[in-house]
Amino acid sequence: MHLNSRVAGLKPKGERQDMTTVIEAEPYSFGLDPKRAALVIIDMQRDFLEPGGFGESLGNDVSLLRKTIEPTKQLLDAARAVGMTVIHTREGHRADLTDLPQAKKVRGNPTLAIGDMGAMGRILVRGEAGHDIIPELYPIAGEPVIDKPGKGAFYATDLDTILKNRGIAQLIVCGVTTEVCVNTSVREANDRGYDCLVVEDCCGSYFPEFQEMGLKMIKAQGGIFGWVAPSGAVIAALEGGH
Ligand code: TIU
Repeated sequence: MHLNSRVAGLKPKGERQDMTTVIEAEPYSFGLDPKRAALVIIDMQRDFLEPGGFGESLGNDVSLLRKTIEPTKQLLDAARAVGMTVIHTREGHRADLTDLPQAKKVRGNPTLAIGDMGAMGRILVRGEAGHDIIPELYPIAGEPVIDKPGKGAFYATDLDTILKNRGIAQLIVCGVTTEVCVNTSVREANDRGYDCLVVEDCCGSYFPEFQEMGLKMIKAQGGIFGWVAPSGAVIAALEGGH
Protein backbone atom coordinates (compact mmCIF):
# COMPACT_ATOMS: atom_id res chain seq x y z
CA MET A 1 0.00 0.00 0.00
CA HIS A 2 1.18 3.51 -0.79
CA LEU A 3 2.69 5.16 2.29
CA ASN A 4 0.75 8.40 1.82
CA SER A 5 -2.55 6.55 1.91
CA ARG A 6 -2.04 5.87 5.62
CA VAL A 7 -1.96 9.51 6.71
CA ALA A 8 -4.90 11.69 5.74
CA GLY A 9 -4.04 15.14 4.47
CA LEU A 10 -0.78 14.27 2.68
CA LYS A 11 -0.42 15.41 -0.91
CA PRO A 12 0.55 12.86 -3.62
CA LYS A 13 4.12 11.57 -3.58
CA GLY A 14 6.54 14.07 -5.13
CA GLU A 15 4.52 17.15 -4.23
CA ARG A 16 5.67 19.45 -1.44
CA GLN A 17 4.04 18.43 1.82
CA ASP A 18 2.45 21.33 3.75
CA MET A 19 1.44 19.07 6.60
CA THR A 20 3.04 20.17 9.83
CA THR A 21 2.02 17.54 12.31
CA VAL A 22 0.46 14.10 12.59
CA ILE A 23 -2.47 13.42 14.94
CA GLU A 24 -2.98 9.90 16.24
CA ALA A 25 -6.57 9.25 15.21
CA GLU A 26 -8.88 6.42 14.24
CA PRO A 27 -9.03 4.65 11.87
CA TYR A 28 -5.51 5.96 11.10
CA SER A 29 -3.32 9.03 11.49
CA PHE A 30 -4.47 12.47 10.35
CA GLY A 31 -1.90 14.89 8.92
CA LEU A 32 -2.96 18.33 10.12
CA ASP A 33 -2.00 21.48 8.26
CA PRO A 34 -3.46 24.34 10.35
CA LYS A 35 -3.21 26.73 7.39
CA ARG A 36 -5.56 24.50 5.34
CA ALA A 37 -7.75 23.54 8.30
CA ALA A 38 -10.69 25.06 10.14
CA LEU A 39 -12.07 24.34 13.58
CA VAL A 40 -15.84 24.04 13.06
CA ILE A 41 -17.91 24.24 16.25
CA ILE A 42 -21.44 23.04 15.62
CA ASP A 43 -24.45 24.56 17.43
CA MET A 44 -22.98 25.10 20.93
CA GLN A 45 -26.06 27.23 21.62
CA ARG A 46 -27.91 27.95 24.83
CA ASP A 47 -30.99 26.32 23.24
CA PHE A 48 -29.23 22.95 23.29
CA LEU A 49 -27.02 23.22 26.40
CA GLU A 50 -29.09 25.18 28.92
CA PRO A 51 -32.44 24.41 30.59
CA GLY A 52 -35.56 25.98 29.08
CA GLY A 53 -34.46 25.77 25.44
CA PHE A 54 -35.13 23.65 22.37
CA GLY A 55 -33.22 20.58 23.60
CA GLU A 56 -35.19 20.40 26.82
CA SER A 57 -38.48 21.05 24.97
CA LEU A 58 -37.86 17.79 23.10
CA GLY A 59 -37.65 15.92 26.42
CA ASN A 60 -33.85 15.79 26.74
CA ASP A 61 -31.56 16.13 29.78
CA VAL A 62 -29.37 19.02 28.63
CA SER A 63 -26.82 18.50 31.42
CA LEU A 64 -25.43 15.55 29.43
CA LEU A 65 -23.98 17.95 26.86
CA ARG A 66 -22.16 20.21 29.27
CA LYS A 67 -19.08 18.02 29.68
CA THR A 68 -18.10 19.01 26.13
CA ILE A 69 -17.66 22.67 27.09
CA GLU A 70 -14.30 22.55 28.89
CA PRO A 71 -12.38 20.44 26.31
CA THR A 72 -13.89 22.51 23.49
CA LYS A 73 -12.75 25.70 25.22
CA GLN A 74 -9.21 24.32 25.47
CA LEU A 75 -9.23 23.30 21.81
CA LEU A 76 -10.66 26.68 20.79
CA ASP A 77 -7.89 28.46 22.73
CA ALA A 78 -5.24 26.30 21.01
CA ALA A 79 -6.72 26.93 17.55
CA ARG A 80 -6.88 30.68 18.19
CA ALA A 81 -3.26 30.68 19.44
CA VAL A 82 -1.96 29.28 16.12
CA GLY A 83 -4.25 31.49 14.02
CA MET A 84 -6.31 28.63 12.63
CA THR A 85 -9.64 29.50 11.03
CA VAL A 86 -12.48 29.07 13.55
CA ILE A 87 -16.09 28.83 12.39
CA HIS A 88 -19.18 28.62 14.59
CA THR A 89 -22.61 27.42 13.49
CA ARG A 90 -26.06 28.04 14.97
CA GLU A 91 -29.26 26.18 14.15
CA GLY A 92 -32.25 28.50 14.00
CA HIS A 93 -34.90 30.29 12.04
CA ARG A 94 -36.05 33.69 10.88
CA ALA A 95 -38.29 35.56 13.31
CA ASP A 96 -41.22 35.25 10.88
CA LEU A 97 -40.55 31.46 10.61
CA THR A 98 -40.79 31.59 6.81
CA ASP A 99 -37.80 29.22 6.59
CA LEU A 100 -39.29 26.70 9.04
CA PRO A 101 -40.86 23.64 7.42
CA GLN A 102 -44.14 22.63 9.07
CA ALA A 103 -42.72 19.11 9.35
CA LYS A 104 -39.88 20.39 11.54
CA LYS A 105 -42.21 22.55 13.66
CA VAL A 106 -44.47 19.66 14.69
CA ARG A 107 -41.83 16.90 14.81
CA GLY A 108 -41.35 15.33 18.24
CA ASN A 109 -44.52 16.84 19.69
CA PRO A 110 -42.43 19.34 21.71
CA THR A 111 -43.69 21.00 24.89
CA LEU A 112 -42.63 24.30 23.27
CA ALA A 113 -42.46 24.44 19.47
CA ILE A 114 -39.91 26.43 17.46
CA GLY A 115 -41.00 30.07 17.60
CA ASP A 116 -42.87 29.74 20.92
CA MET A 117 -41.80 31.92 23.85
CA GLY A 118 -39.56 30.03 26.28
CA ALA A 119 -37.29 30.86 29.21
CA MET A 120 -34.58 32.22 26.88
CA GLY A 121 -36.83 33.96 24.36
CA ARG A 122 -38.49 32.39 21.33
CA ILE A 123 -37.32 28.82 20.81
CA LEU A 124 -34.62 28.43 18.10
CA VAL A 125 -35.26 31.87 16.60
CA ARG A 126 -32.36 34.02 15.41
CA GLY A 127 -31.66 37.02 17.61
CA GLU A 128 -33.14 35.43 20.74
CA ALA A 129 -30.97 34.72 23.81
CA GLY A 130 -31.43 30.96 23.59
CA HIS A 131 -30.34 30.88 19.96
CA ASP A 132 -26.97 32.40 20.74
CA ILE A 133 -23.74 30.55 21.45
CA ILE A 134 -22.98 29.74 25.10
CA PRO A 135 -20.79 32.39 26.76
CA GLU A 136 -17.93 29.95 27.42
CA LEU A 137 -17.34 29.49 23.66
CA TYR A 138 -18.48 32.86 22.38
CA PRO A 139 -17.05 33.86 18.97
CA ILE A 140 -14.51 36.64 18.78
CA ALA A 141 -14.05 39.18 15.99
CA GLY A 142 -13.04 37.55 12.72
CA GLU A 143 -14.65 34.17 13.40
CA PRO A 144 -17.50 33.56 10.95
CA VAL A 145 -20.83 32.48 12.43
CA ILE A 146 -22.98 30.38 10.10
CA ASP A 147 -26.72 30.54 10.70
CA LYS A 148 -28.27 27.35 9.39
CA PRO A 149 -31.95 26.43 9.18
CA GLY A 150 -31.34 22.68 9.10
CA LYS A 151 -29.26 20.04 10.81
CA GLY A 152 -26.45 20.13 8.25
CA ALA A 153 -24.04 23.09 8.25
CA PHE A 154 -23.90 23.20 4.43
CA TYR A 155 -27.63 23.17 3.69
CA ALA A 156 -28.85 26.68 2.72
CA THR A 157 -25.67 28.37 4.04
CA ASP A 158 -22.50 29.95 2.61
CA LEU A 159 -20.17 27.67 4.60
CA ASP A 160 -18.74 25.92 1.52
CA THR A 161 -18.02 29.28 -0.14
CA ILE A 162 -16.23 30.59 2.96
CA LEU A 163 -14.12 27.44 3.28
CA LYS A 164 -13.19 27.41 -0.42
CA ASN A 165 -12.29 31.12 -0.36
CA ARG A 166 -9.87 30.41 2.48
CA GLY A 167 -8.35 27.32 0.85
CA ILE A 168 -9.62 25.07 3.63
CA ALA A 169 -9.48 21.32 2.96
CA GLN A 170 -9.56 19.87 6.49
CA LEU A 171 -12.25 20.34 9.16
CA ILE A 172 -11.72 19.72 12.86
CA VAL A 173 -15.31 19.21 14.02
CA CYS A 174 -16.81 19.68 17.50
CA GLY A 175 -20.30 20.35 18.80
CA VAL A 176 -23.75 19.02 19.49
CA THR A 177 -25.38 16.73 19.00
CA THR A 178 -23.09 13.96 17.81
CA GLU A 179 -25.68 11.93 15.93
CA VAL A 180 -27.75 14.83 14.64
CA CYS A 181 -26.06 18.07 13.55
CA VAL A 182 -22.45 16.85 13.87
CA ASN A 183 -23.04 13.68 11.84
CA THR A 184 -25.19 15.45 9.25
CA SER A 185 -22.59 18.19 8.78
CA VAL A 186 -19.69 15.74 8.56
CA ARG A 187 -21.51 13.71 5.92
CA GLU A 188 -22.24 16.86 3.92
CA ALA A 189 -18.58 17.94 4.24
CA ASN A 190 -17.31 14.51 3.23
CA ASP A 191 -19.36 14.57 0.03
CA ARG A 192 -17.89 17.99 -0.76
CA GLY A 193 -14.34 16.63 -0.48
CA TYR A 194 -13.29 17.82 2.98
CA ASP A 195 -11.29 15.59 5.34
CA CYS A 196 -13.11 15.72 8.69
CA LEU A 197 -11.53 14.92 12.04
CA VAL A 198 -14.23 14.66 14.72
CA VAL A 199 -13.07 15.43 18.26
CA GLU A 200 -14.76 12.83 20.43
CA ASP A 201 -14.82 14.57 23.84
CA CYS A 202 -15.85 17.87 22.21
CA CYS A 203 -19.01 16.26 20.79
CA GLY A 204 -22.03 15.48 22.91
CA SER A 205 -25.31 13.62 22.71
CA TYR A 206 -28.40 13.40 24.90
CA PHE A 207 -28.07 9.60 24.42
CA PRO A 208 -24.85 7.80 25.51
CA GLU A 209 -25.47 4.98 23.03
CA PHE A 210 -25.80 7.46 20.14
CA GLN A 211 -22.61 9.21 21.25
CA GLU A 212 -20.75 5.91 20.94
CA MET A 213 -22.37 4.80 17.69
CA GLY A 214 -22.31 8.29 16.16
CA LEU A 215 -18.53 8.31 16.47
CA LYS A 216 -18.16 4.69 15.36
CA MET A 217 -20.14 5.38 12.18
CA ILE A 218 -17.73 8.12 11.16
CA LYS A 219 -14.54 6.08 11.50
CA ALA A 220 -15.88 2.68 10.36
CA GLN A 221 -15.02 1.13 6.98
CA GLY A 222 -11.59 2.79 6.86
CA GLY A 223 -12.98 6.22 7.76
CA ILE A 224 -16.07 6.24 5.56
CA PHE A 225 -16.93 9.78 6.72
CA GLY A 226 -13.75 10.83 8.50
CA TRP A 227 -11.50 10.42 11.52
CA VAL A 228 -12.00 10.50 15.29
CA ALA A 229 -9.50 11.63 17.94
CA PRO A 230 -9.54 13.01 21.50
CA SER A 231 -9.03 16.73 22.06
CA GLY A 232 -5.70 16.10 23.82
CA ALA A 233 -4.20 14.70 20.62
CA VAL A 234 -5.43 17.65 18.52
CA ILE A 235 -4.25 20.23 21.07
CA ALA A 236 -0.82 18.57 21.34
CA ALA A 237 -0.52 18.67 17.55
CA LEU A 238 -1.47 22.34 17.42
CA GLU A 239 0.92 23.28 20.23
CA GLY A 240 3.77 21.22 18.79
CA GLY A 241 3.28 22.19 15.17
CA HIS A 242 4.38 25.81 15.12
N1 TIU B 1 -32.24 17.16 18.82
C1 TIU B 1 -30.94 17.02 18.61
O1 TIU B 1 -30.30 16.07 19.11
N2 TIU B 1 -30.26 17.94 17.89
C2 TIU B 1 -30.77 18.98 17.17
O2 TIU B 1 -31.98 19.17 17.05
N3 TIU B 1 -29.89 19.85 16.60
C3 TIU B 1 -28.51 19.72 16.67
O3 TIU B 1 -27.97 18.63 16.83
N4 TIU B 1 -27.78 20.84 16.61
